[in-house]
Amino acid sequence: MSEDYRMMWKDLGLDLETHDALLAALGAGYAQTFMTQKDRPEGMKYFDFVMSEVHGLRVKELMDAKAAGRKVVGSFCVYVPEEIVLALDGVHVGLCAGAEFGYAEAEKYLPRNTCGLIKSFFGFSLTRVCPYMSASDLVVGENTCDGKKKAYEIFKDLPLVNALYVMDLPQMKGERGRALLVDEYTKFARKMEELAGKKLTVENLKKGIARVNAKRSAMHRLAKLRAADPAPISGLDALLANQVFFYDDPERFTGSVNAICDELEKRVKAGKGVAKKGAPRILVSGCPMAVPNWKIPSIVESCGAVIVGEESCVGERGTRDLAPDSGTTVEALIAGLADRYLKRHCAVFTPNPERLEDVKAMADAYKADGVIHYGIQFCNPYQIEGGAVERALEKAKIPTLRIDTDYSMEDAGQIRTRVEAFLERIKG
Ligand code: BJ8
Repeated sequence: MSEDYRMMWKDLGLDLETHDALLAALGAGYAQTFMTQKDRPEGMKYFDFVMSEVHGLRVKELMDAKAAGRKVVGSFCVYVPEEIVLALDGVHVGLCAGAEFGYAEAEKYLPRNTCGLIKSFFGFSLTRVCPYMSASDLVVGENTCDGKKKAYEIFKDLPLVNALYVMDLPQMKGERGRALLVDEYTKFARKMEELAGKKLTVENLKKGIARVNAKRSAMHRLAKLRAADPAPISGLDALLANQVFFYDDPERFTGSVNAICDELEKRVKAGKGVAKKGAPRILVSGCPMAVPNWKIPSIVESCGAVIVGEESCVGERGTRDLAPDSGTTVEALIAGLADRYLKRHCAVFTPNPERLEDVKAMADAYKADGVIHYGIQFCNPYQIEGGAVERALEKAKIPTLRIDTDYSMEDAGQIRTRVEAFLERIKG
């Protein structure tokens, strides 16, 4: 990394020594997990570059945007409408952290039995290693699970971010839930207008919607190509694209994913893939996997299976459905956004039968031989819902394996044994 980046990190208040250790671990983990894969699409080189510059060039771009008067908004949940941020010329970045880092610091504020995702975002912030968090003019939290709700209460009193805004979210999806979401998105729009010093209009909101929809359309194209047997891209690489979705410049990301899809279309036509035709095909469903959480896909694919879809917020739950853009007023467009987002069937909702329907539909569309339900340890919503999902899928004759785990590699051997046995069961 260049000296300019070090200056930038210093200016952002990062702890350079700890940050060096994080980057070294991230680089080594990436090389071992991704660069050892065979027959990767050429287009993945772009994502290799993005990852090699994840705390460098992209952060520099954020700093340049800030210097030009644009606002950077960081968030933790796919319910935060990126469209509104982009409409007001802001830059939106995902903040979730997927590594066991700074846990000792985090546990000074949170109980040990807090989910890894929450502990990780505390750990990254407290040890001052997340440039995205430091660069954000506004960090947006949301009332989803109890863990996040309570964590934001503590977080807001720590001098770690420039400003924290917490959005309320419904827990039920009926008319009242919709009304609450419309109201919250309207309030968020006012907050963003105040921050950006700009007015939300039909024109700029439609542009924001179009930019995010274009990213999603590219991801839909990628998802469909994964239905081919042999699968033209590994689950690891597809997960990486889903992860970079949250960080990258929208237009550059859309162009890069479409370029990969052009390449994959040729592969599919030629009958080429990353795994042998007939290799066990797995759908992963459950908690989001934030960078650098590659543990489960890396184990599953090293056992000879291929992951063909992710029913996850870092995956199809997050990217499915385009936002409607036919409204002729700002209010109508915001209501359209609420309708689109209410179809993210997160386990924090009750009841949540639509999520199970999504899992079954995806298993069918991507010709999955089995489902792995992934729960982050101590995540009540997904771990509890996981039992019901497993029972329903098994009843529908879809073999299912439930894995609840944290970010450490301590149980990797045990998980591998369970995955191998599951694949044997699938093969019959
Ligand atoms: S819409 S999945 S991004 S809340 S893993 S912190 S639920 S205890 S991440 Fe999520 Fe939005 Fe839902 Fe998606 Fe809590 Fe569970 Fe931890 Fe979680």
